[in-house]
Amino acid sequence: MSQLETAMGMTIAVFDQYAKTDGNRQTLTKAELKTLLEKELPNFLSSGKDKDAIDKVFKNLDENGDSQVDFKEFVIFVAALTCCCHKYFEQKAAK
Ligand SMILES: [Ca+2]
Repeated sequence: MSQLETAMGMTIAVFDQYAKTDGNRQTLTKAELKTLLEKELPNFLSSGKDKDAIDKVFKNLDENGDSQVDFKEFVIFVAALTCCCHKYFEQKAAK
């Protein structure tokens, strides 16, 4: 597999790993999203054990308002974060 294919596969694997923890295996509940963020993106929630932060992220991600984050909603989040990282490294390189 190419690097990009590997990255795509890993994104799917991470989502699956947390989505299958409870209930619907195709979607993330707020609790599942919280665990995923804590374990996989520890720097993203550096501000906290702050419960509001999770609530806000979850609300933003759950675009169709069904209290579940599906794969499409998750991928949009990962893509947005990746854009932020890209921007960050571009700015760093420019200095
Ligand atoms: Ca949803």
